[in-house]
Amino acid sequence: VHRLAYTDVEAEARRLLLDWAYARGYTAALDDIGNMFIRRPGGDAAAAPVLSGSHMDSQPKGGKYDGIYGVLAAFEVLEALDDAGIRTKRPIEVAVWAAEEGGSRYLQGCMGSQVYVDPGKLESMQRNVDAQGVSVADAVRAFRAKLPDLPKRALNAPVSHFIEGHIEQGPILQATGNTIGVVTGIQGARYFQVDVVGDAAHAGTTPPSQRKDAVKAAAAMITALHQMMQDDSDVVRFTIGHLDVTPNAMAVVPGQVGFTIDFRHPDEAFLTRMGDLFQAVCDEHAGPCSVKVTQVRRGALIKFEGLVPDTIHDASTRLGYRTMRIMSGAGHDARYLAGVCPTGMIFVPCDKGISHNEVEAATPADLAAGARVLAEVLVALAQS
Ligand code: HGY
Ligand code: MN
Ligand code: MN
Repeated sequence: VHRLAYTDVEAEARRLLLDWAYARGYTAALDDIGNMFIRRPGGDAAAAPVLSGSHMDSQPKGGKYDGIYGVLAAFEVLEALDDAGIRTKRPIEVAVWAAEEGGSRYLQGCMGSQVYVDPGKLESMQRNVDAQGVSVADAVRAFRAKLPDLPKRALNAPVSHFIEGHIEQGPILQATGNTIGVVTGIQGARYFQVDVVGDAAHAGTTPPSQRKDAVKAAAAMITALHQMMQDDSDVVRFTIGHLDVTPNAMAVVPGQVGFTIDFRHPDEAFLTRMGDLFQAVCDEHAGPCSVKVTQVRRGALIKFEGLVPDTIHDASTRLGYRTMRIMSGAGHDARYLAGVCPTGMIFVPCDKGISHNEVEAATPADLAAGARVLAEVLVALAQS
C-alpha cells in the first residue's frame, strides 16, 4: 500500500468509504486539516458522539492493515448495528484522522488529531511543505476539492469517548496466544530533523583538505549516534529512517544532508536526557561542516486508564477471547484524543509483529474479533 497523506490515492479511498456511508444513510463532514467524520445518528442528536476510527494514509510501501483496519472495523460496527436494529442514545462517528503517517511526507505525524484537539496548531501545520514544496495548506485544499460534497466540520467539536482499533505492530499478542490487547498506554517519542551543511564541490578537482563533505560528516554522526544508543536491554527504539542528499549527484561533493531521528522509549527522563545530547554528538562529528538538530515533535507518554480500557477488557473476556493488557510501542492518534476525552485502544495480532512493511499480515478471525469487541464497547459507551 502506498497511500500517502492527502494524495489522490487517499482521496479515492475516502470516496469509496463515503459511497458505502451514503448507501447506509450516514452523513459525513471534513474539517480544516482534512479529518473526516462519518455519523450514524443516535436518539439524542445533541449528545456528544462516541468516536471510533484511525487513519487511511499509509507509510511508503506500507502494509494493508496499519490504520485502515481501525477505520473499517468502526464502519463495520455501524453497519452491524443497522443490521441488528440497535439504536444508541449517542451518535457514533467513524473518525478518519488526517496524516497520521504525515511524517513520511511532511516530517510531522498525527497532524489531523493534533490539530483537532488543539486548533491553535493549524497555521503552523499548514506551513509544512513536502519534498516537492507542496504545503499542507495546498494539499488539504486539493484534497477537499476531491471531496466537494462534504460539509465543513469544526475543529475540536465535542467528543464523549474515542476508541481506536489497530493491529499491535509488535509480536507480543501472537507470541503469547492472545487475541485481544487492551492497550494501557503509548510510550513517549521524540522526532528530530538533522541538517548538515558543507559545500558542494567538484569530485575530480577538489582536494580532500578543502572539502566540506556533508555525507562524510553525516555518516560519522549517524555512526556515533547509533553507538550512543547501543542498548543491551533491547528497550531503546532509535531509528534514522530518512536521509536526503543535495545535490545527490555522483560527481559532486555533497553540500547538504538532511536526516531524521525517531527516538522512543518508555522512560520519559531517558528520552529527555539522551535526546538533549544529539546536538553535541553531531557537533563533535561535524568536521568542517555545520549541523543543526531540531526537534520537530515530542509525543508524551500517555496512559489509558479507567472506563474505556476496562470496558474493552470486560467485553473481550465476556466474549471469550484470550485478552491481555499491553503497552503500545507505536504511536497513534489516540495519544492526542486521550487529552480531551476518555480514550482507549483495541489491539489485534499481526504476523510476527511486522508492520510498516508490505508483508504486514493479520488473520480474518483476529480482525473480526477486534471488530466484535469494538461493537460491544461502542454500544456500551453510546448508551452512557
Ligand atoms: O510511527 C508510528 O508509530 C505510527 O505507526 N505511525
Ligand atoms: Mn503506522
Ligand atoms: Mn497506525
